[in-house]
Amino acid sequence: MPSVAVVGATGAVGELMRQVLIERKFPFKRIKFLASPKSAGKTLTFDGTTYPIEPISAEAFDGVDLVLSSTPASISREYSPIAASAGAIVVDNSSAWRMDPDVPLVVPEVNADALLQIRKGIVANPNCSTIQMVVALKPLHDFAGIKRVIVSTYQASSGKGATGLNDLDAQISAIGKGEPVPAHTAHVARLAGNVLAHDWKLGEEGYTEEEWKMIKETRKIMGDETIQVSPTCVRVPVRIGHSEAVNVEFHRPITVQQARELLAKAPGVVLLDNPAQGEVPQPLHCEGQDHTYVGRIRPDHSVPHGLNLWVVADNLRKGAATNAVQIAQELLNRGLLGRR
Ligand code: 2RA
Repeated sequence: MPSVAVVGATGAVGELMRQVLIERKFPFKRIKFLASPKSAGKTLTFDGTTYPIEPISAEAFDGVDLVLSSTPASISREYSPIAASAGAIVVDNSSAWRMDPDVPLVVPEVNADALLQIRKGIVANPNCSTIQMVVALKPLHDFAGIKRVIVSTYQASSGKGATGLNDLDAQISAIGKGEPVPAHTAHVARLAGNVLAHDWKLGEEGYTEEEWKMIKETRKIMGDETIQVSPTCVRVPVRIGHSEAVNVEFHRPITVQQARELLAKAPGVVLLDNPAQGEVPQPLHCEGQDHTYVGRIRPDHSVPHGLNLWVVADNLRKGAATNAVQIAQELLNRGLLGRR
């Protein structure tokens, strides 16, 4: 059984990774929890046992086989190579390594075999908005070949961690009491009663960095650089759960019924597609769940072979913590831990 270290153990995703490890009864011989100096020195309870929170340091990775890391990219760039050189495989939630050609970018339901190409001892966990989309796209791509994806996202405030969540709660509470809305801290502008199409750092050609992630990560995970992706990412006043309107153009014919049948049996997908009965995926359905919910499947007659989908998932679980633990389970099942 592996020796495990959870880095960033006290953050929103780190806390959920701890919870998912327990839920999935992930086996380990030892476990330790590392965090920034701000949290180090405190304790936390994991599965009924109290553990010290240790400061991140090179020595902390001695003897560790698996690192589950959720830290800012800068911290990951510094420490993930140190952990890997100590013999661990690092599953990293940050954006630091995702586009590195020597680092697999993995969604287990889509490209688990990429784990056979770990050349730096690091595996990258994709961006939450990408993960849920490729889980839904994978069965359809295998059947009809995807030519182009146009996606509009409706992303929850928790995408900015606990600060994003607390920000929105405070703004909504103030509005409810008729009090002045507190200044935002996590967002570029007030979110309550608003939507923000500029809530991320601006990248090239007027696209945000979030949108560039969806373009580049989708191609890497799907293993097809010909897939065209045209995203618009928007922050909405939702606490947990990203929603996405996904328009897909295929190379080959695919009917709505065929898509429904493929998605109904696809790994990681729950088909919820009966709008007449009000059965449409909603963030409230998905909070605390690990599946990707797909519904509102419609033909798109504006192109020869097109479909529209509505895709919703818990951005903190399947979008981050659960996907990371699923990668760890794949590493364990493939005998890839403890061999470096
Ligand atoms: C967001 N996907 O939602 C980004 C990072 N979690 O803000």
